[in-house]
Amino acid sequence: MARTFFVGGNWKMNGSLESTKSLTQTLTQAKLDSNVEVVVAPPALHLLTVQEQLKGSSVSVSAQNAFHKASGAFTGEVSVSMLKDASIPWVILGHSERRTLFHESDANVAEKTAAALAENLSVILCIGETLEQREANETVNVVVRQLNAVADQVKDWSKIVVAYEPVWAIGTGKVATSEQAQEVHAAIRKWASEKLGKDTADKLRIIYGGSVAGKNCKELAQQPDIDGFLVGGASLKPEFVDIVNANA
Ligand code: G2H
Repeated sequence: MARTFFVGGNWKMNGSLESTKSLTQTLTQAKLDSNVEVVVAPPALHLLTVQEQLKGSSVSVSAQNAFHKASGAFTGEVSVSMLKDASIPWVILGHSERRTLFHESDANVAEKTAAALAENLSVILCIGETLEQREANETVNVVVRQLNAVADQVKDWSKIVVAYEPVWAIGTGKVATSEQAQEVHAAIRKWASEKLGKDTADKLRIIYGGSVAGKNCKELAQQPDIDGFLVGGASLKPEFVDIVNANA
């Protein structure tokens, strides 16, 4: 089953209108592997500007988070309905920074995922274990728990890309080895096969995130169950183009 390779750039809370313009210029001028689906996630304030700057290119945009209610008294939030209204096609949900710094539970993430899919958005669903959990041999249990919470509320996974991001590898420069990543990706696909069916599991894109860089992307990309990357720090640099072209 050929799955389209997917590379997301998660810009997190970085950039100005000026720096964002030069980043999008780099992307529109670069020769990107046409077999790769590329999505960048600027901060909410920059979404529409970046979308406009990328118009006509093959790169699409994603929000980094969204709230599940359509509208109302939720100061500071942006809803999935607002993303749909603004034609933003993707949203990242459950990033570990949201889970830890903003106390989003598995149930919150599941609720948001269901709401985003109901608005026909595509979702980059982030899961992953902490170092403590890995050292306690809990990695697979943790990711399965995070996935089961979503599976309780979502039956159709065709618009979900699962991003496995071990928390200990995020922004630390400590990338998982390709064997470590492949092992967890294979476990996620096994879970998907048992829980959602073989067809869904075969089609499900499972991408890796956590200190992905130009120097480590090629080896990771060769693993059979790694279908792309979610890139943080390196997505703010021209190096992102090399990561998109990891298989070229
Ligand atoms: C993990 C990743 C992007 P970085 O958060 O989602 O960030 O590549 O900086 O580790």
